[in-house]
Amino acid sequence: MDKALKDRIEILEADITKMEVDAIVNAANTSLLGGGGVDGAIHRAAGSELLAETRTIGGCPTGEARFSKGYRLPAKWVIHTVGPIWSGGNRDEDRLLASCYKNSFKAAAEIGAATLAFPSISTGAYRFPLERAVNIALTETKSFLQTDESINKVFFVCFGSEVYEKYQEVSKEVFE
Ligand code: AR6
Repeated sequence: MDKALKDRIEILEADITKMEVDAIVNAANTSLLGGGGVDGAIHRAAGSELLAETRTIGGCPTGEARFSKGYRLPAKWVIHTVGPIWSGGNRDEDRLLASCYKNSFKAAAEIGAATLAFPSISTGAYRFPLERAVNIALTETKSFLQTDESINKVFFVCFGSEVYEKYQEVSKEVFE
């Protein structure tokens, strides 16, 4: 594994709403008005001012990203991205998921976030196959970090041991 690149990623099992980073990424839906899963947890932890701000954004298409402040979260910013709903793999799901990571990194650079935490986008309610999604997440991160110097650390915050172990396994393939 490339030493410098390896030092800029960390995989951990945790609750993303507790992360003390510049920005956390939310796996939102196109309304940006909250929902279940990680989206619900982020809105609860940030407080109602987050919803008040996301109402003014006016939604977000699948594969794109928007950002807001973090309000009561330890994170200063929330980058909201909308992953694709898995529907068999022939509806551009891979490209759209890759695009979520690309656009989240672009947003992080725009707001000057040096530390960033991702959940496992699309792999919960949106049912994207885990290993395939983790491959996309780590491959996109590797290519971004190879060309960027503004982001010091990217955390992959896994909810549950199955997700954690999959990230550990795939990271060995992608970063070696
Ligand atoms: N911290 C980190 N990861 C979490 C947390 C948390 N607090 N809570 C859940 N996860 P999902 P999606 C994990 O369903 O598949 C929402 O209703 C979860 O275990 O949150 O992109 C939105 O509004 C899984 O590994 O997001 C959309 O409608 C991962 O986060 C829809 O769900 C993603 O699961 C988006 O579905």
